[in-house]
Amino acid sequence: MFTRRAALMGAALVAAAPYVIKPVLAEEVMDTSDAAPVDLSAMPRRKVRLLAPPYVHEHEQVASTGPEIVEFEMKIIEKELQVDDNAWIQAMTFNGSVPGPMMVVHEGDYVELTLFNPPENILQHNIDFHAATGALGGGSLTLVNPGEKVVLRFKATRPGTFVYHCAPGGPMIPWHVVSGMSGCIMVLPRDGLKDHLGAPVSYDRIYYIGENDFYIPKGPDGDYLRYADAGEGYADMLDVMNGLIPTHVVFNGRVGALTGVNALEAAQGETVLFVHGQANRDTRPHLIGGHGDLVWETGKFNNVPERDLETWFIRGG
Ligand SMILES: [Cu+2]
Repeated sequence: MFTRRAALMGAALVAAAPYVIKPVLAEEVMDTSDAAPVDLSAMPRRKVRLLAPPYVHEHEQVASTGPEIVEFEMKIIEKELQVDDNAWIQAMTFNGSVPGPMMVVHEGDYVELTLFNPPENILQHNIDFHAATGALGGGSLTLVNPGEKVVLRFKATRPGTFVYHCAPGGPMIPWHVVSGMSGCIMVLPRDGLKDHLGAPVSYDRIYYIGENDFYIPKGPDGDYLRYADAGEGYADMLDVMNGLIPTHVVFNGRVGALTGVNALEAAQGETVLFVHGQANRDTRPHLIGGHGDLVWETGKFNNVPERDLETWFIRGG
């Protein structure tokens, strides 16, 4: 039987096809096929339960052990989310939140992610880790249809904060990203963070701010449109996306996600680490009545942090 779901998946495949089947150039995918196999059987394993942003799962800042295999699980959830009082989006999410949950490991650890695309979804998805080297960041190894599950393992070799996002090919990539499918992984140096002089620094709290740009179509009366599922809104959203002007730019998926009763809290005198990511567009956060004491503006901990900043520039991931 040719179901509506099959039709939608077909449409997605056709749209992506010219890009997916295109022969992949040598410089695009690192060929590791003749690399010596690594025996990981003796390496300790640790399971981590992810938290919805702005919260971040418990973690050590200075690693007390040698490298480990850190196991994560994420479920892809397609669902309608309210972005503002009068605006909704058929979101595609890692674990149900926009952005997806933040992961923390240490340099030298292996990240082992089980990614599940449940059967009630209608689209193919995958994950591309900017922290990983080779195989399109895992994107070429993790494409899963509804009802499929995949396990990806990579070694975190570079310290810093990195975007991950869904990248199922061609026009599907920006569509899935601006529908909510991005998140962040932080790879800490094993001996923790250092200030501008190389002295150890630590934080009392950590918050993850994921910034999103949405492109929500309007009807003839000027009201934002709602759709039965992501596939139904695809063509209309593509029109708005092609104009390159978002209808909404929000922190953590919706207007008010980090203000009022949702405001981020800290006690006076505490040191707070903000990890601020944007998968798609550049952004320039500015603290009012405060300063960035230490700012790794590029998000990479091998670089010396800047000091006393008022405004800083975050490159689209
Ligand atoms: Cu996706």
